Amino acid sequence: MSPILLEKKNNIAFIHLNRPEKLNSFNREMALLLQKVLDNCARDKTIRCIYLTGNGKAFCAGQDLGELTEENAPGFDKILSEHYNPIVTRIGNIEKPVVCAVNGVAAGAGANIALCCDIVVASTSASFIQAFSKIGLIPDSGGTYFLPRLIGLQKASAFMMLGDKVSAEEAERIGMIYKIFPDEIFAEESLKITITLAQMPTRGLALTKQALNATFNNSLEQQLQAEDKLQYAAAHTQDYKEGVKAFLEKRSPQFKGE
Ligand code: LHQ
Repeated sequence: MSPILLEKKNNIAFIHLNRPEKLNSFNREMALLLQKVLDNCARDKTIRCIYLTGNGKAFCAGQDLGELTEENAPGFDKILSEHYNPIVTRIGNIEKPVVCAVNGVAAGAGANIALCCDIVVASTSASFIQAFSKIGLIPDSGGTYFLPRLIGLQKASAFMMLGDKVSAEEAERIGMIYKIFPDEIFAEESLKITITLAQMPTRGLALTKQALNATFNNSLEQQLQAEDKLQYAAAHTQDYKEGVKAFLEKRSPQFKGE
């Protein structure tokens, strides 16, 4: 079985991490394949939203620790630069929303890949673990960038140093993730969000993402200028024209993602 499954349906790309017996932990093959699949989704104009989740009981347990001791194991000179960093960069740059549906435990790089997605939802039984400290490593895959920005430095430091298991409920309460849903309705509810996004003005959402990506590195003045430029681009999309026309005609808009 392929470690990454890709299915495209109704303008949505469903990406499943698929090494359930290893809690979907990443080996080199899976990390490289995820990059290819993200590139494929980036190029495919019919895809207007990406849904990332895990098969089985876990979302992702981070690096496959077994792989590290194998003969010809990828070294530390390669693991971040060739595996995780390109995944995080791709998710940030892809011009469509990425919904991460955390269906179970998300540990190590698995937790931080979830947190770099645009909208993160979790099932009530899911959890987030900055597992790195337990094995003498530092948090990676953008964790030291995203987590303090999401929940503040104090809680991020504690979670990262102690390696606490953070319940989905707590993650939602402190703003680490968007929403949680009970396990029984998690698939259905997370899909609803994805379907909504796939029918929205895709270019506008991509430009929103661009503005948000820039915000933490900008002064207010720089961010206002960025909004000005991006709004100009949004105002020249077909979907903007359709949105205003539909409003004035008192009907639902039919966005095409253009
Ligand atoms: C696993 C794993 C796993 C292999 C569960 N690997 N088999 C960057 C730079 C360079 C190198 C290193 O990595 C990184 C990035 C990172 O991600 S570092 C952090 C790596 N991840 C971890 O340290 C987490 C390790 N896993 C765990 O702590 C637990 O498995 C969690 C808390 C995720 C889940 O606990 P349980 O639900 O109790 O499941 P389990 O521990 O019983 O695991 C089930 C199976 O999955 C088990 O195999 P077995 O054959 O005994 O059934 C585990 O060995 C296997 N597994 N994580 N990362």
